Amino acid sequence: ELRYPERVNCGAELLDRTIEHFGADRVAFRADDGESWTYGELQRRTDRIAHVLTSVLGVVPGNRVLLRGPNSLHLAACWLAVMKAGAVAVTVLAAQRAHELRTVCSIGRVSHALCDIRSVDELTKAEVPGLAVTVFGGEAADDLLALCAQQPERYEPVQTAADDVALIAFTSGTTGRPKGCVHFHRDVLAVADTFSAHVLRPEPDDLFAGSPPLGFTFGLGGLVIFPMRAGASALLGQWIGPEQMLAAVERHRVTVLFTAPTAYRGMLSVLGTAAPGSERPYDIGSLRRCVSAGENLPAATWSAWHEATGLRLINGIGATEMLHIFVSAADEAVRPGTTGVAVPGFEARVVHTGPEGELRTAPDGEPGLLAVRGPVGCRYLADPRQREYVRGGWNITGDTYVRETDGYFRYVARADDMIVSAGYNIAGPEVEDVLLRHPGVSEAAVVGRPDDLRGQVAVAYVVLRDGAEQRAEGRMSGGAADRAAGEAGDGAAAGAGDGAADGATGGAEHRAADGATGGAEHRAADGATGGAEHRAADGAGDETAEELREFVTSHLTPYKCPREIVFVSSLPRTPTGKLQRFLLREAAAG
Ligand code: 3SK
Repeated sequence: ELRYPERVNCGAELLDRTIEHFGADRVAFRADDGESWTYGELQRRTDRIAHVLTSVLGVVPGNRVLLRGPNSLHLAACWLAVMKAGAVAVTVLAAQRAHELRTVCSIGRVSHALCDIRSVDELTKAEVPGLAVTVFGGEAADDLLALCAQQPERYEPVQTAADDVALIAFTSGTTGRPKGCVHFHRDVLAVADTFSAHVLRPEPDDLFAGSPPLGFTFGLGGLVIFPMRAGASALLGQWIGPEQMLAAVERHRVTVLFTAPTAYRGMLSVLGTAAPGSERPYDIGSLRRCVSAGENLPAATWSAWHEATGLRLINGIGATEMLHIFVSAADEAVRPGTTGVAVPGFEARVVHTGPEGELRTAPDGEPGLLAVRGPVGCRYLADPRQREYVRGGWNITGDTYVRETDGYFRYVARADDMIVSAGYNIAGPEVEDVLLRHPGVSEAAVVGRPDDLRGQVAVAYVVLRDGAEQRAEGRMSGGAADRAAGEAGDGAAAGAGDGAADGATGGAEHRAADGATGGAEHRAADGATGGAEHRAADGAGDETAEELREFVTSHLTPYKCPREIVFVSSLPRTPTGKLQRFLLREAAAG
C-alpha cells in the first residue's frame, strides 16, 4: 500500500526531492532545437515562476490556474510552479477553442491563466470574465519570463496536505460534454509509484518522448511526472506526423516513447515492413520501452510493431478520471490482444449490475463492465455523473471487458459502443482489428446504424493506405463521414492546419501522426469525395469493399461482417486522439 506523509507537495517531491536523490546536474528537459535544462536550471526557473504567481499575480493556495500551450519546457515549469505554490493546475489542450475554454473556466472557477503566446488568441477570444491572463514566450515587459528576471532563485514550497487538490483535468470523453476530474497531490505521486514504478520501470538514463499533450494526463504523466520521479529526462515538443516523431527518436536517441495506437500505425507505415536489423529509413534502435494508450490497441498493431522493431508494446488503459494507467503489462508478461492485468496497487474486475444496482463479478470469459479501484479514483467537480462512475467504491470506466481465465483483461468495446444486430452482439473493435490486418487498410472504425429489420447493422469506416487509395482514387466514397471528420476538426480539435499554426499538439498531431491518412489539408483537398449516391455507383470502391468483406468473413463469424464499408480519408478524433464514434454513428444514420 502506498503511504505518503500527511503534508506533501508533489511539485517539491518531483523537483526538489529528485535533486536530493540524483543531483542537480542531470538533464531534466530537452527541446527539439537543442535547448536543455538540468534539474538545477529547472528548479531555478520553476521557483521564479512560483514567486511571480504569488507575489506579482496574487495567486494564493487553492486558486485555480489555467495552463495552456503546446508541449514545451516553459509549460512544464509553469505546471511545477503552480504545484509548488499550492495552487490548482487546470490543464487544457492548445487545440481547444474559445467556447470550450469558456466552459472549462466557468466549471473550474479559474481565476488565473498562464498561456503560451502561440496559443493566446483563442483564450483572448474566450473573454472569460475576471480571468487574469499572463502570457509566456513573448516580447512584452509583462511577459511571465520577463517578470521572472526580478525574482529570487529559490522558493519555499507551500506545505500542502497530501489530499489537497493539485490539478483538475477536463475530459470531454468522446461525446463533448466536459467534466472536471479532481486529483490530489498524493494522486500525482501515486501514478508514478504504481504504473511507472512497477510496469514501465524507467532508469535515470532514460529519455522520454511522445505525442500526447501535457494538457492530457496521459502526456503529463508520461512526459513530466514519470521521468522526473525517476530522475530521468524528457524531450518536449510537437511532432506533426510519424516521420517527425521517428526523426526525433533517432536524433535524440529517445529510449521511452508514449503515444497512441494510431501514431504507432503511422510510424509503421513509414518504417515499412523491413525486418529488425535491416536497412531502415530511421534508426530507432535506442527505443527500449514503447507505451500505447488513449484508445484500444488492436492485436494487429501490437504484432506489426513487434515484427518491425522487436519491441513489445506496453498496452495500457487509463482514464482522466483515474489520472493514468491502471491495467497494463510489460515485457514477457504482455499477452498480445489483451490490455494486461491490474497494475500493482490497483484491483480490477469485470462486473454486471444486479437487480438492486449492486455489482456482481462476471464469470471469466463473459463480457461485462470493467471496474477498478486503487490509490487514485474519480472525483468529478460538482457533476451528478459521479454517481454513475463510482459505484460501491469501484470506478466504472464505461469499457466492456472480458477477464480471461489466466486473469488478463481483454478489451471488447466502450459499453455504449456494442452493436446489437438481429440479436447478435458485435464488438466494433474486434472487426476493426481484422480490418487492420488487411494490407490495404490504414485505419478502421466499425459502428452501428439503425435498421428496421435488424435493429442495427454494422457499418465500417475505412481509411486506405496510400497505395490502396490510389487504386480507387477519386472514386472512393465517404461524404458523410468525411463531413463528420471535418466537423470534429472545426469544433473540438482543429485540423493539422490550425495545429501547425498554433503549434498545437493533441488532435492535430495525433491525426497527423497517422501519416497514411493526412490531416485537415488532405480532407480539404479531397473534399470532392461523393456521398451515398456516388458510393453506389462506384465500381472500384465496390470491388475493394467486397475484398474487405471477404477478408472479414474469412476471419470472423459472418454475422460480424459489416453490411456497408465507407471509404474516408480520415476518422474523426477528439483533441486527445480518441475516436469519436458518435460522429460516425450520426453519419451512418444519415
Ligand atoms: O484517457 C486515456 O485513455 C488515458 C490513457 C492513459 C493515461 C491517461 C489517460 C487519461
